[in-house]
Amino acid sequence: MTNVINSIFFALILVLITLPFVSSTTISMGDVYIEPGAISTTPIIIENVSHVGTIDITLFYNSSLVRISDASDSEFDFMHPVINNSAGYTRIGGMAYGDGLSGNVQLADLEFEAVGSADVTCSLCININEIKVADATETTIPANVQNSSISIINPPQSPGSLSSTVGCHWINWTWIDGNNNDMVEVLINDTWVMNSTMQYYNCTVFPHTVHIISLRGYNSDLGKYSSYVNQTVSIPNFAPAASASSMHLHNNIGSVYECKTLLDGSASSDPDGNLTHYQWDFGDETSGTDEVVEHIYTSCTWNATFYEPFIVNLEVGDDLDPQIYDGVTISVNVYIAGDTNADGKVNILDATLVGVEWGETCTDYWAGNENGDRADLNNDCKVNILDAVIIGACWGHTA
Ligand SMILES: [Ca+2]
Ligand SMILES: [Ca+2]
Ligand SMILES: [Ca+2]
Ligand SMILES: [Ca+2]
Repeated sequence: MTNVINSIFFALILVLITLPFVSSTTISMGDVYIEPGAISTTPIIIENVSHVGTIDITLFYNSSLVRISDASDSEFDFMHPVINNSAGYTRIGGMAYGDGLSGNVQLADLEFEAVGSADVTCSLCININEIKVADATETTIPANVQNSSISIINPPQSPGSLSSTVGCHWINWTWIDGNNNDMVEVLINDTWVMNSTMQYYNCTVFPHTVHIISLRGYNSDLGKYSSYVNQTVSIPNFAPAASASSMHLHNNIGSVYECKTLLDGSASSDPDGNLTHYQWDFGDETSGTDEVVEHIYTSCTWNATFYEPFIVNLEVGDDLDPQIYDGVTISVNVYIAGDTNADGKVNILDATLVGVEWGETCTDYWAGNENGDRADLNNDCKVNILDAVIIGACWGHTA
């Protein structure tokens, strides 16, 4: 006997497992979002219904916040709304002929009007008065309701406090989100670049170009954008930087025994272009115009104690109109011909220094060998007989 009961029990379980799952019928509306004073339409649906012939429901709401202005677009053959906004409800009846309606059936599109102010939410409560199948039995269909709500919210505001900082090759924009923004849409030069929840946008740009950013806020509940705010940014011409050096630390007058003073402006630069202007003032009322110049000094200044260096100025200019200039000043040491140790006299001390450095040659203009530079009186990068000859020829000269 026990075995028979067990068999029946398991057979029942098997039947229940193999029966297709049947969803219950539900009457529902989606949540509604609406601006103050605006009108929004949302459907009321009977989900998973079979052969419905008659429906009668009442929708309750707070009519000081929202009102229903219309109900239309029913799938039923006959639909009639009784709108009672003063009492805060709308009753809707529907009839379908023949076999009735099955599946997800739209009872009506309800047109809501927001009459309350923003930032309030109103419950939408459905009460089923009657739902019956479309046959002579008029059997009641078991059904649930899924209540929803209607929220009154202000439209998204445009972003504010839009500002920018720029470099030669970049722009950083920042802003503050307006109210009721889920995100901000970013356009650069009328081309969409991103939807952002951050309050900045950085981009790289070519120098001297002009760019327009356009921003508008978006509210996904309302499916609505704010108006645009725009800002135009012109990348300015950035200033060059002048840099100058004397290749030799120790130069001599070169008018009789040739000594070229080499002046180098090649470390000058422009961050966003090229340099097209080099103007040298050698400090002796002469000038030059190349990136790297050779100059022969014909005089020097001895103040009874030491040589006063020439004050050399280099001005560089970039390649835009209007040009931007930058200048730098350096000191250049120049001594009389034959004076290696800069003591204002040509004598045995100078000959000795040439002797000590005899045969030396230079790399990088005597960098790291300052005495070699002193002994190289003609700046030809060698300490040899030509330097010794200058001392001999100038022996006894004073500055
Ligand atoms: Ca420039
Ligand atoms: Ca000397
Ligand atoms: Ca030298
Ligand atoms: Ca030499």
